[in-house]
Amino acid sequence: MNEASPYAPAKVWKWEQENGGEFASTNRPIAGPTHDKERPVGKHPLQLYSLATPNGVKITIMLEELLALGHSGAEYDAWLINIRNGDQFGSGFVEVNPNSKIPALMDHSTKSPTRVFESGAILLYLAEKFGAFLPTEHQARTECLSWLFWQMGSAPYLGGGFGHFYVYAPHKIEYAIDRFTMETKRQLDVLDRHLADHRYMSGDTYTIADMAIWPWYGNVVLNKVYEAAEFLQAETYKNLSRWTHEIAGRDAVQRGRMVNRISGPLEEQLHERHDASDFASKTQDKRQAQNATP
Ligand SMILES: N[C@@H](CCC(=O)N[C@@H](CS)C(=O)NCC(=O)O)C(=O)O
Repeated sequence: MNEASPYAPAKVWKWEQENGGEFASTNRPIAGPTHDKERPVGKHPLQLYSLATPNGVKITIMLEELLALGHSGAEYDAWLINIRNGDQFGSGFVEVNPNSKIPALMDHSTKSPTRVFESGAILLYLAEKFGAFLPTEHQARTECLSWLFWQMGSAPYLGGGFGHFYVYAPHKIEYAIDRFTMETKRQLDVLDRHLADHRYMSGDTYTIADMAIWPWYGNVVLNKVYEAAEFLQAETYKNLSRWTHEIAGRDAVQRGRMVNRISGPLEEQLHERHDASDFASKTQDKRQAQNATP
């Protein structure tokens, strides 16, 4: 213990439920379900249980891209899992993801339904299932997978590290913010240098590596995660910015980021998606207008 740090860890850590941080009511040091809740199943082969966080959006972008390419087998129902309400701890959800985190996917087109959890694993599963957005040539495929796994290993420093301490922690801790800002800026520079001479993450073609990285790092540039673009001087990463805007302009990306979204402009929120026509008729602005009509 010293003056700068009055806290000294106890011999044995105890769970204080009221630690004041955001998500304190749902965070737990134990796994497993907290309540019984059946998982809904719709009419399509693929059943997605998710929320439009960056990890969730990776998958809805992939599914919309597959559909745009003409893969009708990628039709899906997207069910809302509100992690602030603890839906990730319902028994039906935990059967699909024992780790209680969105996104989670059930594929009902296989002999017996196949569960897939972890967004990187889901992207790879879908890419292999449909033979799309994953290069087949050995070196290009290896490069794509390297960036996919880079994202899975790196984003927790951006989200769980930087985002947590910059936005969610109950008080601002300079040491923690400095540490994770440093790492986040280093990661932005990794991407910026790579994109200086590559159009997409694994070369000339758009792949699951771009779909994994864009929802996190592209959204930092667009100031849509943590509202930290200015703090991180995101506009100075010119190549990352060029790539971000190119991907943001894709129709499938614009649709994908609306699915299971429960915050932001009402016209961008499609709480659940069960049909392609839902984008035109079931966004929250339309739903509220329908409810308001006498
Ligand atoms: N490595 C996982 C991370 C998933 C994840 O952290 N999901 C968050 C939302 S972005 C979540 O469900 N959090 C709920 C909780 O921690 O209780 C993946 O990429 O799928």
